[in-house]
Amino acid sequence: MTLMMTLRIGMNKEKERRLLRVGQTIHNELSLMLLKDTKDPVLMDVTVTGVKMAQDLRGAKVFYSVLDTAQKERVQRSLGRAAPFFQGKIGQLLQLRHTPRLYFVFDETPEKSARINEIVNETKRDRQREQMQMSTEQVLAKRISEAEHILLCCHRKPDGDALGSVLAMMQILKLTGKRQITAWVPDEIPPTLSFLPGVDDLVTELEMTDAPDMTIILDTASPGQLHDEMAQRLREQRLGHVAVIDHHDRYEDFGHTVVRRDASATGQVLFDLIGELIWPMDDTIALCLYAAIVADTGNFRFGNTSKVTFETAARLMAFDVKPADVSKRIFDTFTLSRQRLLGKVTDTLELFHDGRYARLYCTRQMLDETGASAQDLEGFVNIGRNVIGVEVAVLYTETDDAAKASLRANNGLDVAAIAATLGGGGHKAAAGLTQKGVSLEDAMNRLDAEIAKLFS
Ligand SMILES: [Mn+2]
Repeated sequence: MTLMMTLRIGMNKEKERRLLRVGQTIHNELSLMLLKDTKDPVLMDVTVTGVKMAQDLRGAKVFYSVLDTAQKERVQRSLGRAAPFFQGKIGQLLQLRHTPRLYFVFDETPEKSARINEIVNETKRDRQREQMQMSTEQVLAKRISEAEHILLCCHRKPDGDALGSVLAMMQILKLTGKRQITAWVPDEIPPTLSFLPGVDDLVTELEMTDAPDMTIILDTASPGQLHDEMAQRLREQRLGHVAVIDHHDRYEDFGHTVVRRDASATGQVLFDLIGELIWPMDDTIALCLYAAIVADTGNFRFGNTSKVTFETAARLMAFDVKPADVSKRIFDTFTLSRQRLLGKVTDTLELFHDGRYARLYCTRQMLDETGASAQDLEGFVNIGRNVIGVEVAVLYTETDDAAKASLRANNGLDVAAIAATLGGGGHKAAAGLTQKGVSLEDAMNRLDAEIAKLFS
């Protein structure tokens, strides 16, 4: 008899523990669902204060409280409507023979009500902790895996890093099985970059109806560097989830998931992400990334060239990458009109502030006369920068409706800060600026005045 009693007590205890366990699980899950899964704002303030299971596990009384007791009846109705949804989810989770029916009961107990705030805060903290456990990179990977239509873009006037990064990303997405990828680059592709694999797949026009789930913006430090159309879509939130992958040290904070790293190129950031997130890699990606890094380090000559840069380059060479070809294409391939323009712009070189500031400019007329394009001006600012004794060099360019300036610095001076005073941006040693609706002369006077402060 004693044995039977013990057994029964033992069984009862086990059953009780089970009831408690199931009740606790329902309590936790409901609390989470109320925070995360309900679209009904009334339910967000609901706190589950306790769950009491029926002996046969077929029913559960869910006690709850609300912060605003005036909402009590509305809440009760909403909970009634949402009950089947909650039950379904809990059924999936518990895998019991019968999914317990949920009965919501308003909890009047005053001391419990007093604890509501505390409980709400605790649950919110738990949730934040859970989200924080996922790194930004993991969030990026998750968003990409969930997205169906992904739009890729970069800054206006794409350079080797911007284009190489867009094309590498496009290939990564293709290899991971993404079907709908739109790589949008409306600019004319410079002849020095037309060798990059995938340029023919770039899209120059966006359909009004193109509504991506996700947009990945590469090599851009601020929405101001985007094409107007893209910037507008960004403002109107028509880009889905916006991810930014970039390496500029001065930037505007934008985008939902932002991977910004101190790296020589966005191509370098992508290379690292490939390793970390186990993204695919092939000859195409390797060539695009190599070109990106070569372009942004000026063929491994700029100050951003590091041990990591060379290590990355070496690892990329395990694929079909020919450094001599890439360098020749990017740095030593010119049209005759570009060479003629080089002569004209060189003629404008003037030095100020005891030879510490070098100024160059290019008018519309020079472009027309030579038949060169504005893209041909790439690197011309170095005509000034490379003169002995020069600390800051600026190349001004006249366009139809604006005057642009490319700024370069030697000796650690910060030209990004100067550019920023007039709405521009970039890196410490290389920055850019566009002054709209301003004549070339006025633009030069304005920026020259800022530069003069450096030398006063
Ligand atoms: Mn870059």
